[in-house]
Amino acid sequence: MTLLEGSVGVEDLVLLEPLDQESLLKNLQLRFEKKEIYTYIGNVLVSVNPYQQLPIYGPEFIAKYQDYTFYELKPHIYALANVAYQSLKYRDQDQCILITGESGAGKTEASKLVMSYVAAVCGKGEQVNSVKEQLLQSNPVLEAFGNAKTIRNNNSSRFGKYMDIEFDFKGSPLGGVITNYLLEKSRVVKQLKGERNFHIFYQLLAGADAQLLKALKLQQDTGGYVYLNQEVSTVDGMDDASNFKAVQSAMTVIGFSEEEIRWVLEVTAMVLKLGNVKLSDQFQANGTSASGVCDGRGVQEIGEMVGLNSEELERALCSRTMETAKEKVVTALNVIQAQYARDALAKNIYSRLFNWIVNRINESIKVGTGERKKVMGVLDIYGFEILEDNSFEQFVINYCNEKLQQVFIEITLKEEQEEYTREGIPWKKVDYFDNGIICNLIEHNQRGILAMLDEECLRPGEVSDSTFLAKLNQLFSKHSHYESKVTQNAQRQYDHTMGLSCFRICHYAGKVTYNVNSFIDKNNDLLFRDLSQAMWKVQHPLLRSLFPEGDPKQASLKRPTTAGAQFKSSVAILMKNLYSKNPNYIRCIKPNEQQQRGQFSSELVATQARYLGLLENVRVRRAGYAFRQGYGPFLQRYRLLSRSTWPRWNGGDREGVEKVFEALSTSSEEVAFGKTKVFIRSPKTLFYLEEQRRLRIQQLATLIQKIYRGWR
Ligand code: AD9
Ligand code: MG
Repeated sequence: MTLLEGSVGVEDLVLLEPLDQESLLKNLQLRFEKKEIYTYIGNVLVSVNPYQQLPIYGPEFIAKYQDYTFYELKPHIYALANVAYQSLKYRDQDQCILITGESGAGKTEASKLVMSYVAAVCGKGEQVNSVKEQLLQSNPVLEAFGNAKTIRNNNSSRFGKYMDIEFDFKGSPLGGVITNYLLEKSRVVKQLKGERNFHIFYQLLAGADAQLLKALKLQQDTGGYVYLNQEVSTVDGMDDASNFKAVQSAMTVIGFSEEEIRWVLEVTAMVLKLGNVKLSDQFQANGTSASGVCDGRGVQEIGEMVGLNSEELERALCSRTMETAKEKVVTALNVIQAQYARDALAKNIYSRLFNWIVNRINESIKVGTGERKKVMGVLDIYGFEILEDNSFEQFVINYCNEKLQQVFIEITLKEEQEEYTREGIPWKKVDYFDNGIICNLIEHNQRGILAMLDEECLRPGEVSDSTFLAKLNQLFSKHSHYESKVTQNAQRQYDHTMGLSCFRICHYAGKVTYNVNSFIDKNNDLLFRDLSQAMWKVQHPLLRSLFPEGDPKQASLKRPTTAGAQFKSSVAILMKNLYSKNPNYIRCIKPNEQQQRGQFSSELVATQARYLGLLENVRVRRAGYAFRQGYGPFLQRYRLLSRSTWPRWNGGDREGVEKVFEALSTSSEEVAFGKTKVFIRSPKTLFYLEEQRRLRIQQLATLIQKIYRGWR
């Protein structure tokens, strides 16, 4: 029995006594200090990032956790992965693993541990191994193009990821599908203090051999590239050159052809070169000034690499064509506008390249239709973000977290309570905050903030971020989860910390102030038609395919979907997908801001514990029962523990189960009999049952052996 209190605290917070925020934190800290980073809340796994390699992973541990049931060994991510996989395999239940937590809490590492566990225990054979390799090798590729050093995490995922791993009826992997969410593309052109651009740029420059650099017309020094020389260029302990080799080989394993890899690197190089295109105001013959390229060599090089006339590229960067039904008007852009166009193009090329890579991986790992599949989904998505300056990106990320919290509430809390009611089991109701009201404030089809933003983006006339904010203030001034300087003024609660261009949402996890600057722009996400048409004209097959809307035949007047609407619909699809599966939760916690081993900041952990709802989660688990099962399967498993039900039992399932507990003299506090299921309060009792069953089987086996020998 490993669940009970000892020098390392309790292994399941359900067993905590007394139960409050303080004891919960103390317990996590005590365990963290003893390098016990995993703790359960029933079947939820809490994981505290150790910021050091612990000797608790690898084949030996995988083998151990494979052979035991959930509570028999120390809490571990392998135990959770094992339960999910076994339920998928033997109970035919699709599973999803939801990994949440803030930046640097260990979500991506957790998702990789789950994947490597499943890969190690599921099926064998050449074909199966090659599928496994492809699935695992998708990680380094996506990390190279989608991760970056931030001040909070040296390897921060700058996109959300959901991966469905698909299995056949025997539980062997067939393939999968990856969905990516909202890459933080602004990073391509600008990085915050102490941060880097996406890893691949540095990897390419450090890892490419002289021949490749020459072919791509790149120089090795990152200092020569505007998009790379704004802040830091190296990360402690990260070897960009050898990671580049790993990415190349991972792409080959996945099935990218040599030509495709080359294309990807060419487009990556082009983004770097675009950043170096210098633009300035130049006097025109007619006496006006307009932007132009200062040094033609850069555009020339780009043109040669992707097969585009450099004058055409310059024209696309420096002018804008307005088309009406009757005529075409070309206006020259000023230098600020041209720089904006250049950066917009670089961001668009990169984010579309990232989408292309995800699609290309999916092509390799996709499973043919028609086969009946079992599915395990793994969600590694950005946690709740409260930065100093919060913009559109934080707004949608936090919206996504509200939705995930809703899944958690619906399933873990509400479902749990409803099940007791359904089963007719008396119990005390636990109050919890239902965040539906905040989700509604953001996503309501007609009156939500996202709908208002779309309306403002589509409205003719003078539209700006401030007209959008004015609209919000007017609509939501009385909403209990919305605040702004204007609405606060009305309530005479002047708040000096909030600027005039801000609004605040009281999220379930805390208040966040958003600055509306560039909300309209980011939501519109429009690329000037001149640029997409120029990209569509290039000879480069990959680059060209990224801009289908540049095809004049395709160009319609229909507006592309806004970024907000796209995100909302992909979140809706994700939610539907998650609701259709059995959820397994991993709640990741970051112990300190310094990314240091051995340091546990109670304050920091307390905030995370609060917005992950850990205490509420424990309360519900405790008020309720840790384990439940239908009478039939339960009796089947444990009937050998009572002389009344073994070897023969002719009565009903429920009566049979009652007989089993009678035989074990289990306290009546510990067990409740519902309409269709038996409920067991604490894991200890379940554990005891398992142990008794094991002993009984041993006894029976010895008996059979004796009889057998007797016969001989
Ligand atoms: V972000 O939202 O993508 O910025 P994550 O994904 O939550 O973030 P990540 O998994 O990248 O965090 O973990 C951050 C770092 O913590 C890793 O690079 C490791 O150095 C470290 N880490 C996380 N989990 C473990 C672990 N189980 N063992 C050892 C770990 N180190
Ligand atoms: Mg991550």
